[in-house]
Formats: sequence, structure tokens, C-alpha cells
Amino acid sequence: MTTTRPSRLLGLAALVTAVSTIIGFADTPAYALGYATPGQMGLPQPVTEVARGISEFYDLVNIIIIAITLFVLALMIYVMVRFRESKNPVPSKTTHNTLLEVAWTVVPILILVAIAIPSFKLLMLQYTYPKPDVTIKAIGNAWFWEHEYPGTTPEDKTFTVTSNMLSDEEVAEKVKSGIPTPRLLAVDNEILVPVNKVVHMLVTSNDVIHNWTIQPFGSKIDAVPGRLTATWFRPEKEGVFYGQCSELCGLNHAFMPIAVRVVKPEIYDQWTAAMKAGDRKKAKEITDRVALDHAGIKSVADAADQR
Ligand SMILES: [Cu+2]
Repeated sequence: MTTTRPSRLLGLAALVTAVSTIIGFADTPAYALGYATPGQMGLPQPVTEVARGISEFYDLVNIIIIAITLFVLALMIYVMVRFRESKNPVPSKTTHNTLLEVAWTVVPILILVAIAIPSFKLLMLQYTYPKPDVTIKAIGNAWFWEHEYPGTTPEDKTFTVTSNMLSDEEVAEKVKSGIPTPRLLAVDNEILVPVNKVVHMLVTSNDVIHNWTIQPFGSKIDAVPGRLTATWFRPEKEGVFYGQCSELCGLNHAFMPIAVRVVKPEIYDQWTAAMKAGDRKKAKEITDRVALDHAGIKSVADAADQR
């Protein structure tokens, strides 16, 4: 009587799928939510290749950690029961077992290699910068972010977006207008980037060390005064994605969020044109309109999820 291998593998695959769906590694909806929600398990939904790589790597390492922990637990229980004093009054004097010693040296090496290979691949992906479509300079300040969109020619104007966190009253007001606005994450001026385009984010600071982080992009890089660091991302979904300063920088460290809205390239062009012309009112209208649009996509995605 034999069970065929493929059917066992299929069973295992089904189990893994079921477990991962239950604990929240399920497929991302059409509109990716740019921040963690109460009760969420796992990392925020990734919207870039790098973030997806990080998510998969995180799952792989977790599976390995859980397997090792269960194995050690089982061994300990076995030893405690099998070699308890009442059943084993005269202890064994064995001190060497060549096979075991080789095994407990080689197996951890293999585990480390299994972790190192995807880890180095991911690092390569993170630090190999594709040619940029858009370059932005993020400047950390105590305690807010500025984003400078440098002009590429003398006629092409540079403009800067200064973002401050919204107060509770401002959040309430925005929610009333129909735009989903998370407390402690939403800012007065969001920055816009085009969907499916490579964005290089050059990062620096005016005062102390901050850190520019957007988890769904898999981007996290220190903002160091007097130095320029960089990260890149190519967001594959539209929506607004939030991040927070991730380097303890002082009193209001917790209150300097970053909000990046990923929009269609034509909307991005309209917005940059308005910003370059110094028409902040028009730029704001464009941002608010697209925010309402995104809120609509989100509620459609939610409805589809509940079906
Ligand atoms: Cu900071």
C-alpha cells in the first residue's frame, strides 16, 4: 500500500494555502491599502517588486524559524520523558556520536545557505537602480518632510512639497469630505508619483538623522545631514501609501509621516505642471479629486472582497 508522492505534495500545498489565507497572506485587492489595519497579520500589502521580495523572504524565514522551534521543542519533550529519572536511574556516559555531531554542524550550515541565497538576491534587487523616470529629493526636518522635485533644464522649474501631519480636527474634516484619512499618517500635502514608473528617491536631512520609509514600497533609508542616500521603487498599484520617520529623531519623531499618492501618469503630469506654475490651489484640487477617485476604487475593492 503506497501513497503517491504528488498527492502528498498536493495535500501539503493545499494546507499551506489554507493557512496562509487564514493568516492574511491572501492576494492583494485591486486597490492596495497603504497602511496596516487593526488585526492585520503579516506585512502591509506590497506594491513593488522589492516589497514583494521582502514579504516572501519574511514568510520563508518565518517558516524556517517555526520549523526549528517546533523541532527543538519536540526533542526537549522527548528527552524529558524518555530520560526522566524514574525510568532512567543510571545515566548514560556517552559523550560522542560522530554522525550526530556532523549532522548538527552541517544542517545549520544548509539552513543558513537556504536563507542567504534569497537574501542576497533581494539585496541585489534593492541596490541595483533601474534608470529613473522620476527623481525626487526627500529632506528630513525636525519634524516634517520636504520633497523637492528638481527641474531637469534651466526652464524646468524645481518645486518643493512640504508635508505636515494633519491634526485630529483636520482628519475629521477630510473624512467628512469622503476621503479616507488615517489619523497620525495623513498629511496636508501629499506627494504624487506616476504608477508603474521608476522613482529614485534621494534622501537627506537638514538637522538630525531621520529615515524615509514606505513599507508597501519596500523602501527604508536613513536621511543623514550632509549626505545623500537613495532608494528606488516602481509602484504597481494606484493609491495612497503611508510611511513614517523610522529613525528616532527627537520630540516629534512619531508625528512626521510621509504620504505618497500613486496616480496615473497623465494626472501626475497635470499636477507637476500646476506645481511648476506655482498654482498650489489647482494642484490641491487635482490631489483631492484623485483621492476621492481612489476612495471609490477602494470601496469597490472592499465590496468585491466581501463577496
Ligand atoms: Cu525623524
